[in-house]
Amino acid sequence: MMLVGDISVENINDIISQFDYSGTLCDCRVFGSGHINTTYLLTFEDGGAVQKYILQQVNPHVFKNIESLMENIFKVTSYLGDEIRRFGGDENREALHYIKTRCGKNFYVAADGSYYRSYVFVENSVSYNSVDNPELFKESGIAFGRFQRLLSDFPANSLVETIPDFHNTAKRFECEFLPAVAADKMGRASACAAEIEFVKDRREYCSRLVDLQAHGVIPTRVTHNDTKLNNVLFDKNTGKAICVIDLDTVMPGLAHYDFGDSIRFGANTAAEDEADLSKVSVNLEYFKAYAEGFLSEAGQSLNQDEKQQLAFASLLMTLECGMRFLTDYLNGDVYFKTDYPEHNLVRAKNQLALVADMEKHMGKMEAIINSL
Ligand code: ADP
Ligand code: GN1
Ligand code: MG
Repeated sequence: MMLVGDISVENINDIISQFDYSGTLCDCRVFGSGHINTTYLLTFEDGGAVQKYILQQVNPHVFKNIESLMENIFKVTSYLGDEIRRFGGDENREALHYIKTRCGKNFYVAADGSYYRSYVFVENSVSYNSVDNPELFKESGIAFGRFQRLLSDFPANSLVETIPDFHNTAKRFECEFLPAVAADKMGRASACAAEIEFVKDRREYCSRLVDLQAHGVIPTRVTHNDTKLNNVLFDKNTGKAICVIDLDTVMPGLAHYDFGDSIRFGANTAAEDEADLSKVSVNLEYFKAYAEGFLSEAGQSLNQDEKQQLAFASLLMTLECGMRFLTDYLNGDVYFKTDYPEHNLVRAKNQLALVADMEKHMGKMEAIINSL
């Protein structure tokens, strides 16, 4: 049986036929490098013109409430479209444009219970897993900062928290990490004792932002929550950011989650899963470039207490992600897609090495934020 990704050609053709595309399908291939969903790039020919679409299988183990998730995305993209138009932008390029099914629904449930959704492929766009100049990284800061600014008046409480406590690091520590260590289901804890200790030693960090939020010092906002560099589309010709994608985790959150997660991924001198830890460090030039871009758009809406925590948030989001990879390793690799048996452990070690380097440079990172 011929497979496209994890799906047979027969099944993918059935799925494609459910969406309101026009023309003839000429190509279907697996696309992108996300750890959760499976993405396909579809190419159609229609009267001599080529039209591309993105088709995605949404991971039902991660996203349990797909109806609400899609509702969130529709609300946010419609609102963004209106705002972009109001400011004279191109809403079809700067916000994601979803394709409905032939029955008028915003996703399709296949016979095996898996969920699919589709959107127009943004032409002439490119996404990066790493960049070799600070200008591009600054552009991604502008894109996520703008996303936050455009949504600053959007009522956060109208969105469903589709993954409750997604970035509540304290709950991740108490309710996921510690139980995984205690259960040690796969007998892997002894192989990562140093990493477990490293995380346990940093328990105090985990509650810092949620405590400030609970005391009303830093406000709840609409946030993206997965601000990896590869979730921004750039214009191939100009290098300018076009739009922010991968909106599955748009939820109420803290500005820090978006800022910190971008730094975690994009200001690492190595890839997220580089095994040679001597290559892992925080690139302060990139940190500054991103902060300049992000604050140029979102800065005016952030209060002083929020700004003061941005450098720390970079460390916290890195610690949280390292802890999540480690938890998944202990649980037997059930959450993140992995390419080889130790992949999650390698990722965890990498992220914790980055935390250690950020600890050394925290004074400099704070000084950079204060200088902007
Ligand atoms: P994942 O959850 O797997 O990270 P994404 O929504 O980020 O899925 O999509 C995976 C990749 O597909 C992106 O990094 C980007 O390269 C590409 N992509 C997604 N949506 C579009 C789009 N509308 N236009 C062009 N490329 C896209
Ligand atoms: C996942 O889907 P993707 O690759 O953009 C994860 C993020 C992690 C990231 C680590 C819904 O993001 O939270 O930070 O991997 N997404 C979800 O690379 O858990
Ligand atoms: Mg993505």
